Amino acid sequence: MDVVRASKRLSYVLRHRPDSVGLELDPAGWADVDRLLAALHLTREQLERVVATNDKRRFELRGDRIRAVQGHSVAVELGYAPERPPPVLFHGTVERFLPSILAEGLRPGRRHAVHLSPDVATARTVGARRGRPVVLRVDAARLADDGTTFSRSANGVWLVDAVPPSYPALLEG
Ligand code: HQG
Repeated sequence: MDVVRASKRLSYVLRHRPDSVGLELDPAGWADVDRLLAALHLTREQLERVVATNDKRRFELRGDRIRAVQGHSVAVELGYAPERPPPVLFHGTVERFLPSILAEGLRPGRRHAVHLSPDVATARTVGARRGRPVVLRVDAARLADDGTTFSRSANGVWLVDAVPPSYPALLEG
């Protein structure tokens, strides 16, 4: 089994298209493990290997249920408690999105939330998925003080509904 391929397939099914293999997610994003194994032609041992070796700990496997910890485009209520963020968070993107981001702020696009990274290196990796990465620094303390609710996924990604245009600032260097 190719674990990276299996992980990508799992992400696709558990975040975006459970219906593509006849699965249903409960309101918190959980799928039935036995049905998932049958649908993806995996054994429990293989699934456990994919979950355990995943570089970004993208999945939560609890007994007979599994879910993606973030990144959904289907409607889910993940249930992470609101949490005070660190003073500064980062967002990795690419240059071509900057004019729009600086004009309208960070928007979740087709996902549920805007994703913010706890450090520059992680943000750079996120941006690099699309080209030469550009990193924005977000004044998370001010954003929280101004009323935005932050939560943190099980794998350490900070989630907010949106970031208004006055908060992201281009990180120089
Ligand atoms: C950009 C991966 C124009 C935003 C990563 C990003 C992450 C705007 C893209 C996770 C905009 C959305 C999420 C605006 C935001 N105008 N562009 N107003 N606001 N954008 O993939 O943060 O490997 O939905 O900068 O590691 O790139 O899948 O979000 O470029 O943690 O687990 O619109 O996905 O994790 O793209 O990545 P995405 P993201 P996984």
